[in-house]
Amino acid sequence: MKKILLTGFEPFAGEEINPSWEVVKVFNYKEINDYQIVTKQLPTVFYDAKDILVNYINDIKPVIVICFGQAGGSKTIRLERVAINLNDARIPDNKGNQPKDEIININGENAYFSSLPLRKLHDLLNNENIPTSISLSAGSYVCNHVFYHLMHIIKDSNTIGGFIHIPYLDIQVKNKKATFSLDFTTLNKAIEIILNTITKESN
Ligand code: PCA
Repeated sequence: MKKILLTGFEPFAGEEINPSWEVVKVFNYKEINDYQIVTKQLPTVFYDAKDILVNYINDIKPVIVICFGQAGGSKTIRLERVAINLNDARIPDNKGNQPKDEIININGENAYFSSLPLRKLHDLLNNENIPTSISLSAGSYVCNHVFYHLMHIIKDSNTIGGFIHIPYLDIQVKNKKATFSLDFTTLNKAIEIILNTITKESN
């Protein structure tokens, strides 16, 4: 059976959970439209996250890869359009790395575009009243780092992939005043719509 790899990150920046992993992990070994889903957690650590992702892709041989990350404070699910060849961290990662102005891959392109059907996903999710935008920047922290490596690794293959940032989960914002969040059910439904759409398109 064809495989889909979904990844989420471990918590970072003092958070107790990372919504990306909370919502992704429940899909492990589920099947959708004749694809099997495999979920894996990545460390919020530059370089390590890439090495681990490469190993998973080599082992699992997925035809679809979607990496998810937390975008705290975002008011929408952000379908990331472009990964850039830059590490520039505002805060240290979970191992203390804080690269600045660093090229990710001197042999790589300046940027890669997501190969997911972003416009279609955007319209479908918003039609279901799930606030979603197409984002022009995944930042320059660990999420962009992983997104860039992913797109570089799969660029000459039939595998499609991309990156999606999600807002805080409601349980994360209890002590954060006026901070946007989504509940688990909404995010779960969003991922179902995303997977259903992509697997139908790719069949
Ligand atoms: N979000 C961070 C890294 C891990 C995560 O979930 C980011 O946006 O780069």
